[in-house]
Amino acid sequence: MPLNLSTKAKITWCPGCPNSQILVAFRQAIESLVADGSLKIENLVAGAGIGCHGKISDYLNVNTFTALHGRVIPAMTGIKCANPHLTVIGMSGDGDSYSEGLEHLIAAARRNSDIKLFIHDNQVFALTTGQASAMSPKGFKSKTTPAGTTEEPFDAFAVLLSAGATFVARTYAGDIAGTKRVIEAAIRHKGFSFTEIIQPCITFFDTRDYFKERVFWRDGDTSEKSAAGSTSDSPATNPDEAIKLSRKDGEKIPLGIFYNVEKPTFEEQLINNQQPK
Ligand SMILES: Cc1ncc(C[n+]2csc(CCOP(=O)(O)OP(=O)(O)O)c2C)c(N)n1
Repeated sequence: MPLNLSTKAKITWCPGCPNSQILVAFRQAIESLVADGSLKIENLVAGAGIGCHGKISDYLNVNTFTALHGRVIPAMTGIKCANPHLTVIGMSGDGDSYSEGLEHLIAAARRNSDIKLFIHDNQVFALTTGQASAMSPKGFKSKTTPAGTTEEPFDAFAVLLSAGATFVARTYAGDIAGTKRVIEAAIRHKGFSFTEIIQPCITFFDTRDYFKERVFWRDGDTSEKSAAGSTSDSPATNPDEAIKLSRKDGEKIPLGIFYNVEKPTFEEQLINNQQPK
């Protein structure tokens, strides 16, 4: 039977929202993984947090789970622990996992939980109409910060790589082929994979032109690699180097897979620890 990843749910994102591009990239990545036998669709669980990003679970015809705001990571970790045969992915927002549930993000990186997390980063709390999040630029004015924010945006890469993350990547929703390629690699990774997807909010903070001019693939054009099925971005060989590769350099914003190494996962260590000695 051909794979049908669409659902009958009405898409309620704003017309033109880059979340739709992320949805297309996800469907294409899942199709590729199923087609080459690396994923059984019945073994896939896609979790989501609360926010515009979370609606993606209504539009993907796979097993889904909607968690409380900021709690997609513990929910997904629990699912993976209960059934380690599942492939467990989670969709989250910068409000959901950088502002509300940050402690879970750090714990997942430290533990190397075998879950794959995708942050739809639009630099605001979009569903609740554009309040400042941990990714808003310093001085950002919103309903909750009429005089502008006082904090610098959060650098998840430096924090998670320092905490022990084994796969970190950044991509841009407007590049569907590149996003699909990174999603596929992130799902293939054994252990915790962390992917930040830049997803401008066209209604409350329209940064499409800003990012279009500044993002670049660290390892050159991605469409050729997507066609060749390549997942190699020559990632860094140690976390310090990966932090440097991921860093936004003034006007330039690097995309790609910055780090990709294997370590024992949380779930396999839990199982080993339960074996009688
Ligand atoms: C515990 C809790 N706090 C606050 C809310 C209200 N709330 C719902 S969605 C949301 C913003 C989500 O922002 P983000 O995670 O960045 O997702 P986006 O809508 O931008 O995709 C907030 C604050 C909630 N539902 N639950």
